[in-house]
Amino acid sequence: MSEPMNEQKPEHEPQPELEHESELDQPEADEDDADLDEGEFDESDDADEDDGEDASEPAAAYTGDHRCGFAALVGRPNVGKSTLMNALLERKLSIVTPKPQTTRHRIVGILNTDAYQIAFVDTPGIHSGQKRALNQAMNRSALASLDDSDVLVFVVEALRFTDEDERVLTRIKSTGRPAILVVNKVDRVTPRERLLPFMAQMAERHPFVDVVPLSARRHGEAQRLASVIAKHLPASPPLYPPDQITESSPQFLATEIIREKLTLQTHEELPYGLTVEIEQWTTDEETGRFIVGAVIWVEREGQKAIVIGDQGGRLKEVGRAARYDLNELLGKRIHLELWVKVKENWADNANQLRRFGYDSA
Ligand SMILES: Nc1nc2c(ncn2[C@@H]2O[C@H](COP(=O)(O)OP(=O)(O)OP(=O)(O)O)[C@@H](O)[C@H]2O)c(=O)[nH]1
Ligand SMILES: [Mg+2]
Repeated sequence: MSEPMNEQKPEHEPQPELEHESELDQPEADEDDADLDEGEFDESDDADEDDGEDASEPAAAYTGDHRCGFAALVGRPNVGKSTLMNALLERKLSIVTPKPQTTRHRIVGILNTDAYQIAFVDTPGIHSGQKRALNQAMNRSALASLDDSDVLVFVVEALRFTDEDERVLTRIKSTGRPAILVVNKVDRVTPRERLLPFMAQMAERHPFVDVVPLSARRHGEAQRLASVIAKHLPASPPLYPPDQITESSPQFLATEIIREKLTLQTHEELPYGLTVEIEQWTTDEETGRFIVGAVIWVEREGQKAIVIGDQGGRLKEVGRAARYDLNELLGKRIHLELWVKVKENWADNANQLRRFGYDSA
């Protein structure tokens, strides 16, 4: 999957295996073979009717009570969309950092109950003022999700409504889709009554179908939101098999975990110039260990030294933290190898973005 780069000979910085105690105390991660055939659920039972020419003949309507559909979590960067999706799913699927523009891809997380199945779509924070191809790809990905969803969940921060929020709301309005307002981070607001005028102003901005103040960090609050969302989904049988939790491949989730640790460990512009690519994903026949090899791409030579850190310390720390999460994700103990390579200004280059898996670049 990774052919040699043509510019600039990338040097390998083989990272010795970071032996660590992190034991696998949580074999709960499923081996999700994330193959999905959207639309492969039976919409109606009458598949035996003459197929073809009866576009005018409505398919037998689903008459059950089960609800199912897509709910996109949208908003400006850093309002807590990914934290909220993880809370709704009660598992960590999307990466979270205190820095804006953490999420770069559309990530689907599926919640099943007897009464409903919700496919949450976590999206990159919609932002303006940045001209890089990566920023544009992120915005395009988020905006496309607005049009693909049954209900929109507009996430804002309690007591803060910025121009960027306003621009997102304008896009939401233009879809004409039902929108639920989530006022997140209410744990920061005391006394709680201070929220009331804010909620009233928000209700004037748009006829939201529901308004839910919550803290995505507090256990249980997101679960109540799930049933509010379900009310606004169409009656439909499930779209996904009950054991499927995401559309994302384990390899993609692994790159995200590594990027999260890197983002937490680096500062200023560096997190925005990093991307991660999996190069190796195999079981070592001799040892039986599962090997994950990943390249961390940076934009400039100088950034490489920063990522590696003094005596390799930063990379070691990133590897340790990532491996812990990867063990959990994959349900087995893995051996992680990290390399740092330079690809000049990859985030400005649409071809590079595609190669690195940024969908709508
Ligand atoms: N105090 C508080 N912090 C929160 C809450 N929800 C999220 N955060 C924090 O807000 C920061 C951003 O959270 P994310 O979930 O990454 O935000 P996001 O909207 O997905 O951000 P982008 O991916 O950059 O668009 C993190 O530091 C979270 O821990 C909350 O309810 N209360
Ligand atoms: Mg996010």
